[in-house]
Amino acid sequence: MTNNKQIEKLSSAWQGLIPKPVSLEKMDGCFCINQETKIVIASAEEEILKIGQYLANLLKPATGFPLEITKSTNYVAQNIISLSIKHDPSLKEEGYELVISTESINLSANKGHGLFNGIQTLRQLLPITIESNVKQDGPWELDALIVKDYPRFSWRGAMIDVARSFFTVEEVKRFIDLFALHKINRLHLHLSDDQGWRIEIKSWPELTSHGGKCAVEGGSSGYYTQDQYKEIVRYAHERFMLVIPEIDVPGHTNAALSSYAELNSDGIAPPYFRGMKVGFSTLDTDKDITYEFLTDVFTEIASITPGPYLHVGGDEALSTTEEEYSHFLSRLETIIASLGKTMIGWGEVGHYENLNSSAIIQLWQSPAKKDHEFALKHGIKTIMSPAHKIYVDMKYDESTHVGQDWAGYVSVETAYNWDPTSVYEGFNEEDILGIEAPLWTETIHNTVDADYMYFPRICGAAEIGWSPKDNRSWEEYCLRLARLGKRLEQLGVNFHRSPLIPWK
Ligand code: TNX
Repeated sequence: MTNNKQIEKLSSAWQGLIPKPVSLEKMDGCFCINQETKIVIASAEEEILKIGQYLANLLKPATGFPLEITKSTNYVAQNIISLSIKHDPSLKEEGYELVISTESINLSANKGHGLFNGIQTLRQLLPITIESNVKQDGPWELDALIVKDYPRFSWRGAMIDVARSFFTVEEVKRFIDLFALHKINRLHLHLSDDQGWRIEIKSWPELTSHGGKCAVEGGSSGYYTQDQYKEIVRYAHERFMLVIPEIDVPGHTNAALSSYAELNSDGIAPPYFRGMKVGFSTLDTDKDITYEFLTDVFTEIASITPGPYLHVGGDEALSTTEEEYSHFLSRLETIIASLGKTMIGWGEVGHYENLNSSAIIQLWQSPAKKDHEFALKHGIKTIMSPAHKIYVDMKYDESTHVGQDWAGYVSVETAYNWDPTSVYEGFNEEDILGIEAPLWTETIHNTVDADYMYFPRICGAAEIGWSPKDNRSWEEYCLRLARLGKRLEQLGVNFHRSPLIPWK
């Protein structure tokens, strides 16, 4: 067999799944979902019932089958999709086992999150027409097989910058669903920047009544009320995705400074900023009101954020001296700790000498900047977002119609062919929480362009975060991605048809 044929065979054995599971063993025959198939829940727990409902809702539009959900522990095991909880330490928090036989489908996991992940695998194993909103002809056949699967890293994130250009609740929900298909479990919302403030803060209403009305040139303005933000959090939570809110300080704050004159050193509110430069704005690190402001803002956000994390930005504070920056961070750290939350900051926060080791650092700059050495010195956990590998606002190549290129071009291959342990020197796997792909929106102002920049690079990021390193190969990934293209098309995703991929 030629090498190409071997790769083809390998990829089809993996059934086009992205991320690739830890193990998949094919058996003889297949199972067919029909109108009599029942979803059987072997536990009365509310969470499992909800997951059963999620599965039924997922299958209904395309199949037209209103699949019945039955609660039972000893159901006749024929023509069923069973969801059950078991105790298998090897599957950890998010893993699952999916057994498809000619008689039934049995999905089991330690936790609801594992069942949810298993459902995403099941979804990718079904014909792509399953993604249709209108009834399609079957048959809804699945090869008999056993998948045993769990993630390599616990943090598999996507970031969207809604500050430069705003995205509505409905648009964000659509991204949540598309990301969940690839087992992404963190949604980081960049909620404030020079160009706009996007979250209602009741004690500082001008932030949104004034700061929410600006955006980058050509972008959309707007903001989320606290109720809308809670709705995003709820929707994400139902899909086992944690929302991480970011308020970027002390730099990247022109929208706030423009909303409240008293936050400025000279007491004068600057005009709106619609450009693309960075590093010119800063909160006044000496003024008491700065810390009252931060306490109010983070207290309100903490009260509507059930997850344990608050992201404080901290990047590109180029108008703040080192001394001011350290003083600022020491006070901010106290505020975040008093709210019982874990602080996350971009790589630069590591430069602050006394950073608490419970903080998390999100590395983004090139290794030459040495941010990672500070992270290592603090013995701190990190999220890997190296711009030259995973910034999905970077152009694919010179022909990409939107995006930037300051970190170089990030082709589909570049975005896939790297490992979180080897971008920055000195990291062990245990020091790394996982990966996150940020979409900055200076030039990306609608979902059509956002789709184009996320997809298919976000699929590769998801695989880097989930799949065992030794299981991954670019050549074989290309073929799985080629198959996934059809599914993305069916889902209405405007993905980049990279010439590197042999699309079907
Ligand atoms: C750098 S990455 C930034 C952002 C920009 C982005 C554009 C980071 C922490 N800061 O403010 O939007 O580059 O690619």
